[in-house]
Amino acid sequence: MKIDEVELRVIRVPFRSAFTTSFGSQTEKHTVIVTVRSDGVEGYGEGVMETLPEYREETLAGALYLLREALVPALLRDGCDHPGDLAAAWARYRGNPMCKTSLELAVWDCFARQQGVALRDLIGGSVSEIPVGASLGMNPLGDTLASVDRHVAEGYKRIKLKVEPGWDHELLGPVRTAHPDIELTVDANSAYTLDDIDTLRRFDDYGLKYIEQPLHWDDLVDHAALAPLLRTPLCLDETLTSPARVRAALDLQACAVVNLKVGRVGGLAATLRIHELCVERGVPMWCGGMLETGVGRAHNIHIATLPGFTYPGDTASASRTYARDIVLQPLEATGGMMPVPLDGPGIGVTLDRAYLDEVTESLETVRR
Ligand code: OSB
Ligand code: MG
Repeated sequence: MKIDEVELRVIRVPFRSAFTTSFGSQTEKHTVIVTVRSDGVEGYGEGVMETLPEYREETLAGALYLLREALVPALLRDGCDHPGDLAAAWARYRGNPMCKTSLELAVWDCFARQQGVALRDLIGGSVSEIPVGASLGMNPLGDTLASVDRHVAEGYKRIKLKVEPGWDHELLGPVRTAHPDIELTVDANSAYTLDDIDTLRRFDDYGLKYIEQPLHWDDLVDHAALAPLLRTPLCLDETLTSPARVRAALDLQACAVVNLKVGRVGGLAATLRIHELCVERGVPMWCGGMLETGVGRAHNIHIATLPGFTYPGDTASASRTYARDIVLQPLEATGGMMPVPLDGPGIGVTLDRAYLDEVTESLETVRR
């Protein structure tokens, strides 16, 4: 592929309400939408780095710098034979998986659109809908109980509660009492340490499917120490930043479940390698989310059609997060099943250009 131009569009899209986790409260999606243009065909990618490094270390400003200074010029100069080759071509720039992914995904989408195939079909997925759960941010108890009721009634296949020290058993007791049989998980976003072992052990009382990222955001060793002390399986999120990292986590038995976020692991080629590894080892995986707009959400849904994604993921209805999305197709689940957007090739969505212009903070186009 010869890439003619790359557009970096920074957007700020308001959330319907604040999303609060142990690392902070977010009220909008502030990120970059990357567009690549090749032979008259466009493809789109979305960044998942944050404004400030509160989830992992990457930042939007750092990503824009790396895109402008290195990755975009290299792509315009060299093109690529296949989007699966890009991660290796960019390996000389260390880390920065989210930044690389925002550009890599745009090339994958463009490539699929040029071939006239859905991204799902290009990567080997098959299903036309995927099971999804809902991730509930931290809110007062009454609001959370009502939100769990609503999501269960809507058919979501799993409910994930954000927890932190001082806001865990207070929440889990009442939710479990109200819903004895639902598939329930917790996500601590790294809020605990091994000193909290007594609290962590008590998570075993609620029949949780897994506990997501209880300890430090870059840790493997402490999670490996914690895992045998609990009956509930551990799932890693923040720590899993590459195929090598996932292999290390599995070798160390630091987790028994994998949350796959394409941006966090360095792209779709990396995702395919991790998927192969997890299938080979019989490790269940599911597709995580970063409250993406329709571009990132559509990528996630296509990715989650791969056969190894056996647990319900976080790719829930866009309308939970946004009053208006930047794509024209509503990405909405019914009965806990999210249809794969197949309205055309690639990721199967069309940009809502009018709204996109409204939410654009800055726009730059780099040409060959
Ligand atoms: O840890 O999975 C997480 C959102 C932002 C950052 C991190 C996480 C999340 C979520 C929400 O849990 C998932 C979603 O609905 O997209
Ligand atoms: Mg998480």
